[in-house]
Amino acid sequence: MNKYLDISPEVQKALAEGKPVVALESTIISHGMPYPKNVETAMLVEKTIRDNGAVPATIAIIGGRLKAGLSPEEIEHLGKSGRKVAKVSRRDLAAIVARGADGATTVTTTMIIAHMAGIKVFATGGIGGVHRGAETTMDISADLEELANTPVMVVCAGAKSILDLGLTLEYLETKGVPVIGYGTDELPAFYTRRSGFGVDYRVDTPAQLAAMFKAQQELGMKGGMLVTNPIPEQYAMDKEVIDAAIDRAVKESKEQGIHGKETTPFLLARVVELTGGDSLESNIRLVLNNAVVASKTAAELCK
Ligand code: PSU
Ligand code: MN
Repeated sequence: MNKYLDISPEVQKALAEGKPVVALESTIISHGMPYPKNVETAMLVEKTIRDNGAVPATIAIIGGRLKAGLSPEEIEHLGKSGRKVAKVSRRDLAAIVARGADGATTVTTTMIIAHMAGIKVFATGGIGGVHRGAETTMDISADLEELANTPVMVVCAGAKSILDLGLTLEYLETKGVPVIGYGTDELPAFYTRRSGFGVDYRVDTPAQLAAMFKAQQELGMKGGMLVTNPIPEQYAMDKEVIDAAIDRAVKESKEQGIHGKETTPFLLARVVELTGGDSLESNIRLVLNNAVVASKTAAELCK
């Protein structure tokens, strides 16, 4: 095992016994939602995974140690610290470890640590992607490169239209990342079930997802797989309302010169403020929905 990695006893036991484990990220806790809803949600996601027969492994960096499986106290600490905690992507990992600091893992670093620990399935809300205006800013999330290189299945609800969804799909195609629609032919747009863009393949059961992932692994291909699972109809937002909030948040971020790693957390927080918390409720519901699909798929992979 990697000398910087600590796997919690519960997760270690499940892995040793060949039981299903689902990885969870921590940037969604610290930078993706406000306190205390973020902590409540993180705990509820863990419970949902347990209720569906798998073991949750929330991933973060605590005191320079890579952690697969957090205690409730560690989750509370990250949630309460919020944006004061370092947001750790691939380029930040060595610095945070060497300094013995705390860090919240993005999709990228959660995939890296999950893979180190031997966890194959990861549930979250939304991934990073190609930002609007990337043709001049070159703001493209490292999440896309990680999906190209690290063999972990990421179950999300598509991507927020803070991103350019069309360019994000083009980038994933170039990098050889399969984009799967779970029960849909269309890429979901996080708060809404439809984006107007098609996915590469549609699957309708966890067994089919597991079969595809297994084939990819056994073919010796190095990358991951992106599963996009639409938000349940009853929690989806009104397209005009959410689009208006996102457009305004993107405009403000440009006016204020927000750039680099601050862009995504700024946009996430601003969208919640502008929609008076309605988007937060949708966000929570879709994460829980993804946790169910990830748990069932992890169980299929263990068969
Ligand atoms: N998009 C969301 N919610 C999130 C994130 C993105 O809808 O919480 C977080 C994830 O941790 C993701 C990261 O990996 O932001 C991407 O950041 P960046 O765009 O700076 O790569
Ligand atoms: Mn970026």
